[in-house]
Amino acid sequence: MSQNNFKKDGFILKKNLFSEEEINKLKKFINSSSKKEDDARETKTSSGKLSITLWNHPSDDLFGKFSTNERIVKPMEEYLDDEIYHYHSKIIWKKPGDGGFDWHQDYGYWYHNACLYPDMASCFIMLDRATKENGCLKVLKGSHKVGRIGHGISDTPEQTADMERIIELEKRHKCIYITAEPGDTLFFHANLLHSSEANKSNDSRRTLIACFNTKSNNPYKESGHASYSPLQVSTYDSIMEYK
Ligand SMILES: O=C(O)CCC(=O)C(=O)O
Repeated sequence: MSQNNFKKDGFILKKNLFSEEEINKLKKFINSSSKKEDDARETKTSSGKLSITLWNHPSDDLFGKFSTNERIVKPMEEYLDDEIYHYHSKIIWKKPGDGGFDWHQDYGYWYHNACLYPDMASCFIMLDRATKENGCLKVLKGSHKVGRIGHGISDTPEQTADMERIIELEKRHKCIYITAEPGDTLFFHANLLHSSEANKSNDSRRTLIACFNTKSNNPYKESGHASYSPLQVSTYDSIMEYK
């Protein structure tokens, strides 16, 4: 059933995939022992500045226990119908006043990384509550079916898809605001059109995004993100067991 929804809509929101306790543990880890925020790079979109930290291989720490967790890997392999591997992970820090992302498909730029097929997807793990006010993700339901549409040639998530087509697609595909609680996790297809608005609230809206490629879609040459290597899947309990 859920595989059908992923195929039909291009996304699935799984409520409480991670518990409050697990998310609080990750937030504590971020505040006390992780260097991830120091590694953030700043970028600009049409609605403002943003900071992003990105890494290609699953980190050998608490982040890795999330991004390679069986709760993510099993359904993702079912949706993409292949063995998957970790393509990269990123944190969007989205601080108060930060901008949003313009409409794009992730395969819009992953295409430039020598991946021949759009057999790729992301998992958007909410670390904070996501609301309209703080710039939650918006998706055009079912828009992954259009295939890849034109984007710029730079390999960044900030570039905008062809606006003439977005305007037409907005008339045909329902725009869904993914409002969610910490621990809720959105699985979405690499061709699903998505964007977000600026954070107009007083709190950060952080997300950990784990991105996956399929083994059979291994980049045909060295490219910006990871090539295939077998995924070391973390167990369900590995987050709470992590010391
Ligand atoms: O965090 C957001 O607001 C959107 C992130 C996004 O669209 C992306 O990383 O591709």
